[in-house]
Amino acid sequence: MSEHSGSSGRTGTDAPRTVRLTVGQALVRFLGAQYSERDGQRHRLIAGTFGIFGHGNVAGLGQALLQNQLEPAAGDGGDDEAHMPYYQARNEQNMVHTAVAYARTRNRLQTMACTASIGPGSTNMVTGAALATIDRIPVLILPSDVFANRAVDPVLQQLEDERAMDVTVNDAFRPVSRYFDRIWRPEQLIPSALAAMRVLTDPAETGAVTLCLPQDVQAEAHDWPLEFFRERTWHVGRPVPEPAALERAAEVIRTAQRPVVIAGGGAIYSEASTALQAFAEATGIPVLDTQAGKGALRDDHELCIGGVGATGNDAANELAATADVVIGVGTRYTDFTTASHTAFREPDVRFVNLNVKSFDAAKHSAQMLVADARAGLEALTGALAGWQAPSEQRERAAALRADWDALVAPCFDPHDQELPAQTEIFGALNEMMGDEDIVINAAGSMPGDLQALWRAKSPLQYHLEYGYSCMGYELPASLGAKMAAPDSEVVAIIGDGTFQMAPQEIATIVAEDVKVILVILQNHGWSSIGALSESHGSQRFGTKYRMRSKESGQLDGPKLPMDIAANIRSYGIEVQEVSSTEDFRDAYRRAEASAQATAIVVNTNLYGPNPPGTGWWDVPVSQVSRLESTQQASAVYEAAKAPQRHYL
Ligand SMILES: Cc1ncc(C[n+]2csc(CCOP(=O)(O)OP(=O)(O)O)c2C)c(N)n1
Ligand SMILES: [Mg+2]
Repeated sequence: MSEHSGSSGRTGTDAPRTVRLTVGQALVRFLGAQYSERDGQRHRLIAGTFGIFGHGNVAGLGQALLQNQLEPAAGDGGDDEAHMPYYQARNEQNMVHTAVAYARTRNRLQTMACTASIGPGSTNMVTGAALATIDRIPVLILPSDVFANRAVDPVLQQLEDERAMDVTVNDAFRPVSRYFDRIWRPEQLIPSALAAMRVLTDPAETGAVTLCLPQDVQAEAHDWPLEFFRERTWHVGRPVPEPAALERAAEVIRTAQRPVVIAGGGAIYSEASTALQAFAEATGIPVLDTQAGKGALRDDHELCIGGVGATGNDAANELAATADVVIGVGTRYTDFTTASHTAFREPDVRFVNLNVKSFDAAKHSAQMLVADARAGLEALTGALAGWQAPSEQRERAAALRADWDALVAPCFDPHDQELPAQTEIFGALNEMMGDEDIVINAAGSMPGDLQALWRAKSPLQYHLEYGYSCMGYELPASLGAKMAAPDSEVVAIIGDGTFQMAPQEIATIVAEDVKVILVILQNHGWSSIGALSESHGSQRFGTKYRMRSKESGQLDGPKLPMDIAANIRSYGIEVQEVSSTEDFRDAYRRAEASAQATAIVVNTNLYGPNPPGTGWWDVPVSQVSRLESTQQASAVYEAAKAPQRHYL
């Protein structure tokens, strides 16, 4: 039966006009009509749909996407159906990462939808959903689900819970979604789709938004009011602080002798860089940054001191240790930022937290300033007019930063070893990349080194996913970031362990002809967890990639014969393999000049060295052990943990 428009039973000229569409068709048409707006700029909210088809969505949402490409609806009294680009992914987790990176690069004003088949296709997206929710990045997740009519139960890939027939594997999305619904009946889509858009565009609530779509319901027809498909603009707010809260915050700051600002991801998503700089300059307060906030203030600004916390630099950590007032801007204070609650050592340290989310604003018994980062900083600058932190704080910060720069300068020079330390590669990259180019990383030993060393030149340059620190984010994220910022070079730094976890999206990068640069650091193992293991008494157990040795029975035989360069080449892209920093520089220039995606495999030293630094991270060590290495580590651990405290 073809779709037709009609009136839905009412009589008279004001009868609501309807159109008969499947749930899949209605959803695609609805999504194409959604816009976001902030500061007068309007964008398509859902810029495209990534998908992998199976029996759960091939004939429902899949048919709707095809129809959208071939015969979009027009002229039936509703707005014309907008084109909904479809991108085919290779792995469902990856496609969520791609969508997240896209949304992050668009400062959360635009995102993508992800459709997967039922069962494993859908649960593959759970990790991506968790990442989105933890990182507070909007993404629309559309898992397919079991038959609502239960006629064929159990359908292929259905989990049967004999005590509760409405439980499906997709319930795993509930704890990792900011909004969750299952569309058992077509008409439920109307309120649920509207609620989903609200959450996606609410800076305080945003994250993974999950609409589960039973496979029969996706294909089921319904008479939809045409108004459902009209263009809608979702205004992304900039909530301003309450006057009384602003005055309370300003009062605390005015008492400060040694204040610091900690800039988190919220400062970037709200495009607060100019306001942050103005605030810092007006008050003379040094700015430290988190993994998500690096670049909020350009690194070459004299008040930008850089990364704070477990993998932060010594200058920032010294300022944090002695701070009497900490002003958190758009940060959720992860354990890396607080060095597992050891970073702030002043007994009476107080916090002022500017955050759009009251949950984060309340952390560490703070004076809460619930507001958009930009609006809040502007208000604070006004409220503090005429006040400045003691000039010694500014001078001390500059001196500490100069000491740190001198201390780490050798990290970028050649080391006396056969293969380069990865810090040399980062130094070269940092120097060669343009101000608006984007570097992506998420897990391994790299985030720590980058946090300590990278000098971010613009707010979007430093794209570190360190909320979920998910191995496998980098590669698909490069695709999403490049789609969002086509004029920037996008470089994904990928460890060999991470590469082996999720290389598949190179095929998508090739299919879509998206030019990214993949830098794979081959050190034959997990340098990060190896170093952690060693310092925590576990002797790098199980952290190298080695053949199982016939003699020892352990994984400490020869290196594996696997050839990562050949592996990448097999996807059809150019690969250069280098073993020195000079060769890396040449390779990067060639990669930059290329019109296509290319990869550079860099052989690096598994043992670093990594940058110096005094931050601490709480990873508990076995309290009793027969191993001397563990006993020693346990004593070191207990001493390091001693200053850990709540900020009450
Ligand atoms: C999906 C996932 N699994 C496990 C971890 C724990 N983990 C963190 S880093 C790491 C090893 C990373 O190895 P590689 O990519 O080679 O980087 P390197 O440590 O050598 O720098 C592991 C297993 C993680 N962060 N993400
Ligand atoms: Mg490695």
